[in-house]
This record gives sequence, structure tokens and C-alpha cells, in this order.
Amino acid sequence: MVEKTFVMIKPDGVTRGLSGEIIHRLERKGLKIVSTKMIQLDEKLAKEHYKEHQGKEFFNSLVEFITTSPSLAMVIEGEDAISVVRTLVGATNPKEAQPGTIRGDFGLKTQNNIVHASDSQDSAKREISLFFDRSEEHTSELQSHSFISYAVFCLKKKNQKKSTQKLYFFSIS
Ligand code: 3AN
Repeated sequence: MVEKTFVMIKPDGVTRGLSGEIIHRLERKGLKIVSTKMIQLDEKLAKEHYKEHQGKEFFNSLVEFITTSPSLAMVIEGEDAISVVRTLVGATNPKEAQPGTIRGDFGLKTQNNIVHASDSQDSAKREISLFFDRSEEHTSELQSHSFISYAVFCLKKKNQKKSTQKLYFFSIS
């Protein structure tokens, strides 16, 4: 099933210059970025985002860390995107995360574990609406359709100048 999930490269991932590497891994897998923004979480948004951890001993320090500098928030779309992205991200504790996963390859600390990814359909829905307005939500299908329409329009225009008309078909995965 095609799903949308919320992914956020946290302040440590952004400041260490890992955003490109992380996006590269997601895109190479076949997932699409359908919304994105750089955002510095304020305390209110951080507490809301991590509300399931309210009361835990690491909560205040987690809120402090996540609000220190900007994060890169994204909506990622694809087949079973929620579980696929969780697999690519790896275990919460980077020391235990498998090599080949983002946390397994780039992290050592549980709190500063580089990237957040929704863990269920309910959290994905909640987190996407927390960070993005409806007007900022796109779908990969629309991206492809718009691009194909534009490409066909350009080719038709080009071919109008010639006496023979050719039809080109594009396939975009
Ligand atoms: P995940 O991000 O793998 O879904 P959660 O939801 O258990 O893990 O935790 C949310 C975030 O809280 C983690 N990404 C990490 O930054 C922080 N965190 C979780 N457990 C701890 C811990 N024991 N000590 C410090 N920070 C933690």
C-alpha cells in the first residue's frame, strides 16, 4: 500500500552535513520526497511532537536538543513507506543499530540519533499535520503527471515548428 510518513533530519544530522546522504538513501530506495521544509522547532512544537515521552527522565533534555537549531522536516511517500523508512533508519540506540542503517552508520548516542521517522500510520498522520499545512502536501503521482504534461507540451511546441509531427512517450518511475 502506498503510504506517507513523516521524516525529520534532527539538528545533529543537519549540522553534521548528513542531510544529502540521508535523502540519497531514501530516494535510492525508491521513496519520494513529497513535502519538505527547514524548521527550528520551538518548545511548544517539540513537546507536542514528543508528547508520548512526557514524564520520562530524558524528556527535557530531548526537547532542549531538538530545539537547538533547525531540522529538515519531510513527508516521504512510497510502498509501505512507514516500515520501509523505519528499517532504513535503524534501531533507536545507534550503538545497537545494524550497520547499513542510517543510525547504525552515523550515530553513537540515543538522544542525538540523527533522524526521526514515524512508527505507525496514526503517528505519521499526526506528525504530518503537526508540521505541514494541507497546502504544503503533494503526492509523487501529481509530480510525475505534471512533469509529463509539461514535457509533452514542450515537445508539441517544438514539433509544431517542423512539418512532421512525432509523438514521444515518457516513462517516469
Ligand atoms: P524512535 O525515534 O526510534 O522511534 P522513540 O520514539 O522511543 O524512538 O524515542 C524518540 C526519541 O527520543 C529518540 N529518537 C531519541 O532522540 C530520544 N530517546 C529515546 N530513548 C532515549 C533515551 N533512553 N535517552 C535519551 N534519549 C532518548
